[in-house]
Amino acid sequence: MDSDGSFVPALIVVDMQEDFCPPNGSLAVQDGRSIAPVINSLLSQPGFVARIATQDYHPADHISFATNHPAPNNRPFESMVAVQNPAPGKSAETKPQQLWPVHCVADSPGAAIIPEIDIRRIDTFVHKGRHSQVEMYSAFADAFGNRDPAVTAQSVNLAIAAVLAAKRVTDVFVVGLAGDYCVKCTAVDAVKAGFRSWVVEEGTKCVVPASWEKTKEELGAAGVSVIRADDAVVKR
Ligand code: VGL
Ligand code: ZN
Repeated sequence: MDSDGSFVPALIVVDMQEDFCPPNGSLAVQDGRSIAPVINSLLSQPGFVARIATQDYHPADHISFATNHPAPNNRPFESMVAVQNPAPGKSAETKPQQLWPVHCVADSPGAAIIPEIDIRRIDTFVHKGRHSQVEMYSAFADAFGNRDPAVTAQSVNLAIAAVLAAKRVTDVFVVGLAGDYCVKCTAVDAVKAGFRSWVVEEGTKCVVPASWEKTKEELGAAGVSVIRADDAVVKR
């Protein structure tokens, strides 16, 4: 409840895309496809005033692709230090960058939302990570904390926080892939943007499955509540 007692929930379905799902995804999260029924059940709940789906949507020259860096510092799943320049008029900075296999290239089959997700219920699609020179795990801001859609290049014309604010959202429920990256960063940034933030435990899977316990601690420390699907029934 808000200070004025209001509870206006939105659902954010993060990156339920082919490249994050077995069997063929280039960055497949173990059992990633298996959470679709939980997500569809949440999508069918009448209480949400917004149902947003995010898609990782990278250009082919994205900084996170291991193949875009010279050897020897170009091994997928390892970190390197990259010079990054997120915004016009800003000077470049060095920043650690975790490298990934090529994934979710804009308009490629791997960037598509998996057919198991009932996208007819989605009202807003947010494409993130479109700037080649900066990572963007969170749907709210890039790795430099930049929220300007002109830089983060979201497909919708409004920043996600503005979409939520326009609908007077107070509470954001986050599910999808991956729990230890884009779900975590999106849920944490929702708190920073002024929303109550909830992650539904059965609605996410991690790149590193064993990291979920640590991720839950990080979410809790950031003010995000991790709940079970049975407790995420939203009635208005
Ligand atoms: C993600 C790694 C790289 C995610 C996106 O959606 O969690 N993970 N890009
Ligand atoms: Zn990515």
